[in-house]
Amino acid sequence: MKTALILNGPNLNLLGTREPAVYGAQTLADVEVLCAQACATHGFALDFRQSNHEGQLVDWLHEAGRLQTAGTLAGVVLNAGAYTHTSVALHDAIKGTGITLVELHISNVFAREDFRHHSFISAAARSVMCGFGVAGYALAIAGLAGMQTGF
Ligand code: CA2
Repeated sequence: MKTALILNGPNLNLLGTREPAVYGAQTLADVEVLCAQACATHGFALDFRQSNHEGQLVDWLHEAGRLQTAGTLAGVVLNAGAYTHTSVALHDAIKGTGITLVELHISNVFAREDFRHHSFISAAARSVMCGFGVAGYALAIAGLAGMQTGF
């Protein structure tokens, strides 16, 4: 069974505690349950993580590269939070490892402030999705499942 690695960046541990109009009322623990259900549906093991630290996310992307080379990783779903809009290091880590990665955002970043319209992740990602609320995590895992059979 391959693993789906779900990585969450800065402040996503606050999900469900503030800004429900933007991010919904569900907590990150709720999102992990939702991801577990989606992984069970698609035959993946789930590895679900969150960090507020850019270097930690870089290290996890490197780990993902090793797992993908070993054939045990289906791919990564990355919600890089605000690092999406600032981090050349995350861009380079994705490019450098060649991992299959879906960039995910809960909100529709293009309907928000201008500074959220540019992503350093998108050009290195296999796929990009935003604006589905936390349901986007399950949709992204379904997307990873489709990629295993080569769509
Ligand atoms: O829409 C998304 O998923 C974002 O990646 C969320 C980031 C934001 O910087 C991106 O532009 C879009 C912010 C995550 C912080 O989430 C919070 C949730 C509740 C309360 C405070 C922060």
